[in-house]
Amino acid sequence: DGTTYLADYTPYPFNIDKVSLRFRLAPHATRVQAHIAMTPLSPGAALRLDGEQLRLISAAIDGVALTPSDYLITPSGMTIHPAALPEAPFTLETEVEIAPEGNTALEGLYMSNGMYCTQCEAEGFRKITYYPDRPDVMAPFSVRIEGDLPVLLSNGNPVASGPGWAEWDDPWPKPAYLFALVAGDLVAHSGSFTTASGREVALNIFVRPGDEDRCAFALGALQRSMKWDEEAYGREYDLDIFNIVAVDDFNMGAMENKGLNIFNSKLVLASPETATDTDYERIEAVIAHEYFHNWTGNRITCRDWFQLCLKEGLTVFRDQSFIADMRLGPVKRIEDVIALRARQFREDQGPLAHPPRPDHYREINNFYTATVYEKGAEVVGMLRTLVGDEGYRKALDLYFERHDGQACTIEDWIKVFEDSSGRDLGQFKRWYTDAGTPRLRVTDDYADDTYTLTFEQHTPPTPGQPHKAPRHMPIAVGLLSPNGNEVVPTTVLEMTEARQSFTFTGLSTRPVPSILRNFSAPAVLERATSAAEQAFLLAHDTDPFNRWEAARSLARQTLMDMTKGAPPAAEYLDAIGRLLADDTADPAFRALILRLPGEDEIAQALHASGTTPDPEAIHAARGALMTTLAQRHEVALSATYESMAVPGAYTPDAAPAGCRSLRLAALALLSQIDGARRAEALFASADNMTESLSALSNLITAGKAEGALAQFRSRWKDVRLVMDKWFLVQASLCPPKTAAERVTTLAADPAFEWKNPNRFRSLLGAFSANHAGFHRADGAGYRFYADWLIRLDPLNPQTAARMSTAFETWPRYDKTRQALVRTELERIASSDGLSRDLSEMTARLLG
Ligand code: B3K
Ligand code: ZN
Repeated sequence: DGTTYLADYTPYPFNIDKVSLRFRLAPHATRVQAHIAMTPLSPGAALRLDGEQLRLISAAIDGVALTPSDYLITPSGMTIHPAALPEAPFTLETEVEIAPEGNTALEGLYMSNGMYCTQCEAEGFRKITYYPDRPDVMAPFSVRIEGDLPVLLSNGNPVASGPGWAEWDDPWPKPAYLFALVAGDLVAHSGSFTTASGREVALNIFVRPGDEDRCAFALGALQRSMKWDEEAYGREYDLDIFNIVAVDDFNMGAMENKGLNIFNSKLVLASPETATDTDYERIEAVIAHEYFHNWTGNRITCRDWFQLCLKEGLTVFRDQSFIADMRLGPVKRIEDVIALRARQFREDQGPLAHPPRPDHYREINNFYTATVYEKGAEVVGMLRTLVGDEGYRKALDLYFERHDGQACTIEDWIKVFEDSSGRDLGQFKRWYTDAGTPRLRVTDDYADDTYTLTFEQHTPPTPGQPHKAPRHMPIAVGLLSPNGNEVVPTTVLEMTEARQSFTFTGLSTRPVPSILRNFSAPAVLERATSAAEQAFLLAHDTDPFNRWEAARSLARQTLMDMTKGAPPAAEYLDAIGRLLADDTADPAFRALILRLPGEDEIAQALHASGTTPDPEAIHAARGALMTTLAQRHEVALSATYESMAVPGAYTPDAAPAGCRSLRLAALALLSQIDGARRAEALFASADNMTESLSALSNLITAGKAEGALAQFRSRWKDVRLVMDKWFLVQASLCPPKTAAERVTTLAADPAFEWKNPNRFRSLLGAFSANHAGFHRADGAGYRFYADWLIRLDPLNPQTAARMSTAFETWPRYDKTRQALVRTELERIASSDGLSRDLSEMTARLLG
């Protein structure tokens, strides 16, 4: 049925010694000539090459043309029969024709507003030429580009160029998925970097004319990343030039092609007027992420796509550590855990749950998931916790030394930790092979100056994995005395059994435990605690993560109870009052505590506790709690709002961004009770997008945004990335009852360019985040969403499939909603000509 299995891996029977490509660019008929030098490794093997949507013009071996009886062509590739192949090294030459202009899937070679650009990961190179398109086949590439455009780019170092042509040479052997080509009318924002060993590297950020004044931040982020990778990992850059190109039409965030990273323009372009603090932070993280791939991904790549988290989990872990170093570490950790729970725990809870290393797939593009990326990063973080910081550095040094230039597996990775630390990580490996979020039940006991913590772990069933063995889990714990002093500092307990107890002796009073500090393992902690104990931890814990966690669970529990008619918990309201008064705490940290859990998080928590979530009740409870907080703490909030105003010109640095974040968290609460007058004033006066967009958001929530929306639109109608925000805030924040009608109107707006993935996500993705609107009881939200997936799929299957994950939470809800979602999923599944991408997703979603 087209399923690929990990167990079926076999090495490629040829070595590719060298690849030379020549592109003659034309929108409807680009010619690609490939000259591939190869050595047979296993006599008698047929030569199987991947290739899709290619028109073969000619093929020859060692200069002799092949005849049609020498090979077989199918829609997925070309096989040259063994009889037509020499036994000694030979060269294969092919020429194909492709049509980048008609390529709406944005995979392979495609066009975006007159510019040529490529996206090859995972399996896009096969849409460019016949080739063994698999990551374990690595070769040096040289490329000649001919085309009537001023900028012609490919991987590696520039060799020579003239009007209408350019030649590039990449000396580092690479898999085809890292190939890239860009051609267009572009301008560069340039800089340089001198590596630790003195190599001078030219840096360029290529953008459309007019965008060059929004590149400075990205360039700085690149320079900071290059420096950090030298210091933290001892990794230097290895070419003379590093190019980044921004494109408007892109399926994901960015791509780490060797020496030529290609980015979604939203992750490059930034100015105070057009980008928010969150955009700036995200740009810095993604620039770092793609740069870090040069070592973790490119120099050492994956043997096959099942090993994707080998490069992605590690590289996310690296970019998270980088941002933690550049900004406030604990705040960054909290943000990462919020995102992990919102995306990965949600995935683990539903029909799409899969292990960080899956063992089968139909379409690999469907596995670029929160589990592979974010959970993959958590697993690396646990390894570091287990072997310690020095042990981690030793392991990584060994990884680079042993595997540079190779295509590796998770087994190789674990072996490096075992060999460098002397530890047995056999049980730890389950984190890679088992799906699901472990539940960790905790009980405690105190007698004779001895305190005992008992943990029980259990991982619920996930598709294809009904039973799970216990995992090796690092549980960081500290103990506080009832007067708030820490009596046992952070200690890492290693749990390996299903049920296990740990004792602490010499304690004269019963301590209060702080468990899973810094979120030392991606598990759900189940422990019966009182609101008073949470408030105590919020006030006294020395671990900033767990201080925040205490506030979060108080808020979550309060909201869950409110959906069932209870009043807000006094402990929570009081704790927020104390927090507002505590100006020793960092503003960014206080902002995180002030911001309530989102509606989806509340729904997730209700479901996990055995209650069917009611989206309207959740929406109402969250609004009611915001109003109560605002009424109760109006004076303090108002003072916070005023005192956190940042004087002077905008900078995206962590400190002013933290003040803005606290200020705007206060504004969101105050807007519930002040008739949105502060938001109105801020919208009129703001000189930066962070405040402007936040003011607009509050006006939308308050139902007073029509004038502001019109004004915003007329000011920004020509700036795509800002118009995306105009769609996004409306779709995500408009009143749920009429959200389906609102997004229907927005979809009919001439500015809704639905073929552009950013714009599509700004409307549809944002709508799916309007929890009560999307899950409206009559199914209008589901219907609207499914209509658009069906419409997008024939053009851009990858984005359509990715966005179908909005439906992954359906088993949480009541029978009526479940039936409505199933109807839509079945309608999608039975659409004519459904892509492999979306058909795999609907099959998994339906279970
Ligand atoms: N490696 C790319 C993702 C490619 C996704 C293909 N569907 C970006 C990244 O993780 O850095
Ligand atoms: Zn990546």
